[in-house]
Amino acid sequence: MTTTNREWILAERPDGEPDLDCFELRETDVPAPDPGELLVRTRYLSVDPYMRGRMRDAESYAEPWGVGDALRGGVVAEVVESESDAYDAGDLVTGEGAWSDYATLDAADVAPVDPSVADPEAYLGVLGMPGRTAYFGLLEVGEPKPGDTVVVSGAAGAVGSVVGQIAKRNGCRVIGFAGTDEKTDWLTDDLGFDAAINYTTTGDYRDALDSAAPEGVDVYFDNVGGPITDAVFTRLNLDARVAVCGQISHYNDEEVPTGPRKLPQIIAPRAKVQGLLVSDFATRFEEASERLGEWVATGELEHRETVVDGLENAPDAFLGLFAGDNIGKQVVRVTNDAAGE
Ligand code: NAP
Ligand code: FER
Repeated sequence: MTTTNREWILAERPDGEPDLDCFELRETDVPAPDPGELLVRTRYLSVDPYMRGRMRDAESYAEPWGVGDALRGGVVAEVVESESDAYDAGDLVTGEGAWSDYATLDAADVAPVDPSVADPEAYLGVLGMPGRTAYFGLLEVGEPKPGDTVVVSGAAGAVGSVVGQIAKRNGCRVIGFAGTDEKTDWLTDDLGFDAAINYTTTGDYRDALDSAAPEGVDVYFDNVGGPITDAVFTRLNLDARVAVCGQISHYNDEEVPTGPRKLPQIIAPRAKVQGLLVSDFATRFEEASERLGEWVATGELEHRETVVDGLENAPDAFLGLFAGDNIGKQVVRVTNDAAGE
């Protein structure tokens, strides 16, 4: 086995939109596992919108990365050396790793990957953090009822594509906003959405909603914020629920944009607007994994991953999230090979 490792570090904090100058790839030694740890070789790593928050020097739900720190995130990896009874060399696991070829992970903090359920990269998407976010965010915060109209923004992404499909399972009418025709076609033709709105080619989102959701909106699952959210707020029904999952359109803002606020729109419908963090549901992750795994294994829940090849391209894959380059979950394939090959 090679003794050289590569890892991405935060080279500088972005001001507004991040670029490649924020990242630096450095060579290090392959780390040695302590008792209870696993030395793993990364197969796939996850790039996620919340990592933009970690680049900022401000407390939030995710701890900020320090300049010079190794970048961390979800991985699917192969155990190369085990200092734990729980896993053997050759096992595939998923957990919080790094943007690196090799890492040591605490065996207690990883979960097994079963390639008979789905391809390993799905454990970073539908069977990972984004899938769990969709599951709990929609069911526990959105509280969809049969016959409800559910609108999802960021609908063709990792979270949104799962939200829409679970809403359909629950007997709802589902409308998605996404940024390309390829994405909106995927939503309606393959995932069963009742309608999808390409927000980059649609002039008036409120008119588009009147056609797609003539009975108004009962549940809004918001991944993006901005003008899409402004429009949906004008079409909320009595007792609507708004699950605020993400606001990616604002993640590169240095200041909160000012302007006419849309909160008056929630008074008459007595809408409930609630933020959510997937980690709040940690005690129920097993339930979500079981159900999502079942639906994926039976083909009832479709999923897609956009794969960028090579650790060296991880920053590009991350930046692509803000340009809408991904359909489904964006992952980076670090290697396809079994360790030792
Ligand atoms: P994703 O949707 O797979 O990827 C991001 C997508 O956002 C892009 O593909 C792009 O698609 C869209 N986008 C980017 N800039 C936009 C803009 N200015 N306006 C509208 N759409 C824009 O990412 P994800 O992992 O599934 O995450 C989705 C959201 O959920 C993010 O806001 C994330 O922070 C949030 N999230 C929250 C939690 C939680 O616990 N609260 C957990 C996971 C994720 P288009 O082509 O459609 O623009
Ligand atoms: C978590 C809570 C929230 C987490 C990720 C998020 C990786 C993501 C939030 C976002 O994307 O906005 O515990 O773990």
